[in-house]
Amino acid sequence: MLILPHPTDALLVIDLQNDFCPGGALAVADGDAIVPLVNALGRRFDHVVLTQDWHPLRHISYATTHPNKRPYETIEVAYGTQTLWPEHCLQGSSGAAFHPALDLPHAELILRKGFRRDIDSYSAFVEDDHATATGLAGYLRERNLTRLFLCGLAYDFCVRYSAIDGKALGFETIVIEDACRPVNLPESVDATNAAFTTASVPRIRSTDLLTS
Ligand code: VGL
Ligand code: ZN
Repeated sequence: MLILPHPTDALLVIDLQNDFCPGGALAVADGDAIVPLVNALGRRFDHVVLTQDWHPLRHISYATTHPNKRPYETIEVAYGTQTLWPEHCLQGSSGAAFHPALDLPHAELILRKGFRRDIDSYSAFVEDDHATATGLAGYLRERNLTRLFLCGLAYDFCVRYSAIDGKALGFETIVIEDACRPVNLPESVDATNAAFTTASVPRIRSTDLLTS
């Protein structure tokens, strides 16, 4: 399936940050392997938006914030179940910086998320309380960007929730599957694929955009 990018399309590059790459605090296997592909995809789009996971000290998602808790355990918080993570993407840290080989100088917006201490935000659109908007939907609407292609890290967390919310907010939303990598907790990839199917979020290959 060959897809021709349109002037009202945007490529959303989710959290391609050092902490999610090998050697980082919350490393995703082969997270860095997608960088050349994301750079090539970015050149196909007039409009590119980057997201950046951007947590304060003592963030609610850090296991270290909670006594006697370890990474990958879950706790109940005001908005539901929160998975606990190693400290990652601390505001201003080198781990929170974009991968140094990410080369998308024409990116028009860097959207930071997860900066409220008491609310995590996997989604680029709505924080995990399901109520606090990040402003991205308003930005895209004002700019008449109506179709979104998603890539980045991690497939089963921030790409998943960003794509589902984007679709629910009325954007045509497509995930470029081979330009993502998952954290891969038990069942997390299967659950993501099922959620995309239920929400009618198509998964495509990067070659669908890069050939010709
Ligand atoms: C992410 C876990 C914690 C992600 C962010 O970008 O997928 N995952 N914070
Ligand atoms: Zn995070």
